[in-house]
Amino acid sequence: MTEPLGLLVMAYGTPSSLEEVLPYYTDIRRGRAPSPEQLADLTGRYQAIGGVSPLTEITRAQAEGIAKILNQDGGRPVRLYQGMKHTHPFIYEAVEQMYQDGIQDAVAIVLAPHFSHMSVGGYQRVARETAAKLGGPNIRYVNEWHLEPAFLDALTERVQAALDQCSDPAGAMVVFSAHSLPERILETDDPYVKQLHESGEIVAERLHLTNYMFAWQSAGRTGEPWLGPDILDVLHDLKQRGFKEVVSCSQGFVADHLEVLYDIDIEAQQVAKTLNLHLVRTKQMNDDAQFLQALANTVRTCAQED
Ligand code: FEC
Repeated sequence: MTEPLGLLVMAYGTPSSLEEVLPYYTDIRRGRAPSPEQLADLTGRYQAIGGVSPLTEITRAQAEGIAKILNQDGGRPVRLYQGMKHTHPFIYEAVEQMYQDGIQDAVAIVLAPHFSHMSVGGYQRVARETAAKLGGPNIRYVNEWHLEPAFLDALTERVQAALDQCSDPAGAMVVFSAHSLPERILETDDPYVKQLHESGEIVAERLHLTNYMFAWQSAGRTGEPWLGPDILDVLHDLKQRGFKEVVSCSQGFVADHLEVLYDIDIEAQQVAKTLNLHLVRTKQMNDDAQFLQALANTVRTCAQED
């Protein structure tokens, strides 16, 4: 019987209750506990979206969906492992489990389309270091998948669907956004900004958009400068330029979670309302079949590379 290929699906992770927000936030801050004010602020954002984020269920559905496609495509069967950046099961725990299960070869994919050494690279470093320490498994990494054709198809459909909700689609501004990162990534050859532009440009070209732009969202609450413009500032600017309708496409995220449900659906919508702007958000990928097929394709390709 063919030995299964390990499939390591990595994602951000979210606290499963409000009590878990403190250890989660501390982990995000690399072991430094947040101040009481910072903790209260984050807890308040989770409360505003209903207490917990749906990210865990969505990640599970995405991971199981990819594994199901791969186990039905006639190729080498896969055994699924999920590894989270900031919650259990952590990435190192997933790699340890693969090792204990005797998995020899694996492919790892992060549920984020664009590569930054600070984001996707961080997930990979943990997996790589754990496997090196244990002496296995041999893991191949999908680095980025923002140009995967079926992903771009799904993204294009979503932008079109959001434009269809505008009273004057041709006059609306489409804002492509991703999670901001500290500006210091610009001092290295980090591909993050370039990749965000690449996927957005393709969608814009396919839809013959004349009004589109790039922005950043969800910047961290730290002292250093983060990539801008921030989407909230962009809304003010668009209002001043005479725009009445805006489509927000958070193309750097693939699930309904805090950064979308709070940062766009609550915070950005409040700003838009004050400015009397009609703001429509594109639907997230979640467990969309076409999207999961795109990810399964990248995993198969990666597994077959020399
Ligand atoms: O629904 C949820 O509960 C989790 C939503 C969530 C996702 C996510 C994705 C990304 N992040 C990225 C970078 C950073 C950097 C910092 C940072 C901080 C936070 C905090 C929360 C949070 N992130 Fe996140 N991120 C999510 C949630 N993120 C909560 C802490 C409070 C706050 O700042 O709002 C700053 C760390 C520091 O303080 O040093 C940097 C990037 C992504 C997209 C790629 C990926 O999914 O990995 C990049 C989902």
